[in-house]
Amino acid sequence: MADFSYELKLEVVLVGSNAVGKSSILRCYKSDAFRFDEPSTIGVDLTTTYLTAGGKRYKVMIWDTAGQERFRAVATAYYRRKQAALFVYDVTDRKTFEDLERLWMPDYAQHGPEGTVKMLVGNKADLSTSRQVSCEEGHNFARRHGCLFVETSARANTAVGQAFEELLAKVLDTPALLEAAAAPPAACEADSAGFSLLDGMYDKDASCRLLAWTRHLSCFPWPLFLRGG
Ligand SMILES: Nc1nc2c(ncn2[C@@H]2O[C@H](COP(=O)(O)OP(=O)(O)OP(=O)(O)O)[C@@H](O)[C@H]2O)c(=O)[nH]1
Ligand SMILES: [Mg+2]
Repeated sequence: MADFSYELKLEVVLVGSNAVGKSSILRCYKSDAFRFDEPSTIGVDLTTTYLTAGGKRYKVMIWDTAGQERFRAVATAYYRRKQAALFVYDVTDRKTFEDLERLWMPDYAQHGPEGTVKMLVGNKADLSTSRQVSCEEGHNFARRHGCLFVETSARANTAVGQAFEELLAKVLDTPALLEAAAAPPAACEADSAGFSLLDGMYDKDASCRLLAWTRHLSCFPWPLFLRGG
């Protein structure tokens, strides 16, 4: 039987513009086959994994947010209480690189916790002939924003495992983050973060997606909508 026990829960979020490959990176990390027709994420998806380090067992929840502009506000609700964030761009699309500095990083600075371990991820490195952002530009950006940096290819399975390993190793090496992870959320924060009280139900991705949407639908002004208001 699967062992769902753990001593500490760590949370990671994937952030970035539409179609940069966030879901594909996660699919690759889970060793699922690459999809050329990966569906665009609606709202948010959750993947849960477990890791053992230093004799402790950790539950790692990885939140895959939607990059479409219409879901930007939804994404920000998932920045709270995260120990690590992956900021993903597509090396063949300069706008997605610029959007990180223009949109996603300011959003995270506003809604995410301080001290998060951040990693800049330049994905689609397999498409070398269409590259618009050089590796050096990625390095400089990461240095400016205090991020780790890696270029990946979800399609060719290049450096994806390494990215998560490096990110989580840095979290485990940061006592302040582990202390914050162990602290219970404040009552109002648990409510606004959405799921802290329903933790036991996270182990099935589908049920999580349903819960995520139930939560957002419950915030939607249904009476106005039904009346056409
Ligand atoms: N060549 C190549 N294509 C990729 C790679 N990663 C993702 N793709 C393709 O890029 C497209 C978008 O990938 P997704 O994983 O859905 O992107 P996303 O960032 O999750 O997009 P949203 O959910 O809409 O925010 C899909 O057609 C993938 O097949 C990669 O490393 N190389
Ligand atoms: Mg996606």
